[in-house]
Amino acid sequence: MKTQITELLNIEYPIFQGGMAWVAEHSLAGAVSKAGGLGIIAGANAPADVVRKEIQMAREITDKPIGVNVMLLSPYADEVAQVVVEEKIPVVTTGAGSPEKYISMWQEADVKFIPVVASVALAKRMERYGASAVIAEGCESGGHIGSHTTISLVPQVVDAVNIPVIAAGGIADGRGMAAAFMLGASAVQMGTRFLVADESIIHDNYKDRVIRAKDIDTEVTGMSHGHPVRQLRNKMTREYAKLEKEGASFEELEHLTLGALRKAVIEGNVDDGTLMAGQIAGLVKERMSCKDIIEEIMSDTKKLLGDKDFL
Ligand code: TUI
Repeated sequence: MKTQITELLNIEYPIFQGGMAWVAEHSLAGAVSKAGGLGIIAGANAPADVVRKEIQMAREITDKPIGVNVMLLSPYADEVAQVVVEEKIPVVTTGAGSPEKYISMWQEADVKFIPVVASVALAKRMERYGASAVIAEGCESGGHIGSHTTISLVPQVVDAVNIPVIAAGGIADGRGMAAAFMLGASAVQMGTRFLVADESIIHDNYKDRVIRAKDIDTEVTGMSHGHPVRQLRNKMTREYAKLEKEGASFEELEHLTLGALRKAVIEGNVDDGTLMAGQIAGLVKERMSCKDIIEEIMSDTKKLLGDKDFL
C-alpha cells in the first residue's frame, strides 16, 4: 500500500509509532522501523546525550529510517533539536507546542519535520513554514492532548492543507486505520497499541493495566491548568481530581505528577504512577510483536479498503 507518506519517508507501511515519553526508546522504535513502519524515539524530557545513545542503539537494530520526537516543553528541547541534525535523522516529529525556532536549522540539514497539531490554525501555519506533513492528533490519545476528536480534526486539517496528514488518536486496529484513510489521512500514528508490544520496555504491571482496561477507564487530569493529560484512572488520578476540585495550585498538582511517568514505566507503580494511555486501550487485548501488530493491521486495512494506493 503506497501513500504520500510511504513515498515521502521511504518506508514500507504508513504506520508511525508515537514518540511516547519514557516508552519510545531504541528497542521499540527499532522494532517498528525494522517491521516497515516508522519507529520514533522520544526526546521527551531527556538530555541530548541520552537521546543520542538511543538513536545509536536503534541503528544497531535496523538500517531503515527512524524518527525522533522533540517534546517542546522539555528543558532539553534545544539540544535534542540539535542532536537530530548531528545524527542525520531523516524525520522529526514535534509535540506539545510549535517548533518554529528549530525549523531553519532542520531545513538547512534536510531534516523533514512533521509537527503534531491539535488545530487547523496550527496545521496551516506549519504548512506555511515548510512542514513535510502534519500529524492531526485527536483528544482520544494518551498523554498531553488538545480538545478536538480525531474524527472531526482529521478531515478539517486535510481540507485546510496541501501536505499529507497523519491521523492519530483512537486508532489501534485495521478498522481505525481504514477509517482514518476515509477521512483523508495518508498514514496513522499509534501509541497505545505499541505500549503492550513485546518489544515495549514498560513494566509488566503497566502492560497488564492497559490489557485489562475497559472503554471508560481513562481520565483527563490537568484541565484546570491548561495541560490536559489522558491516562488510566488510578489512585493518583483520584487524588489529583480531588485536589483539582478543591482548587489546588499548579505547584501542588505538579508535585503529584512529578516523576510519575517514570514510576509507572520503570517501577511498575500502578498506584502512584501516570499510566498514560488512549481511549482505545479497551480494544487492546493482546501482547504481540511489533511485526505482528503491523502485519495484522495492514492485512485488516487492506480487506476494508482493497488493494489501493493513496498517492
Ligand atoms: O505531546 C504529546 N503528547 C504528550 S507529551 C507528554 S510529556 C509531558 N510532559 C510534561 C508536561 C506535559 C507533557 C505526554 N504526552 N502529543 C502531541 C500533542 N501536541 N498533542 C497536542 C499537541 C499540541 C497542542 C497545542 C501541539 C501544539 C499546540 O499548540 C501550539 C501552539 O503554539 O499553538
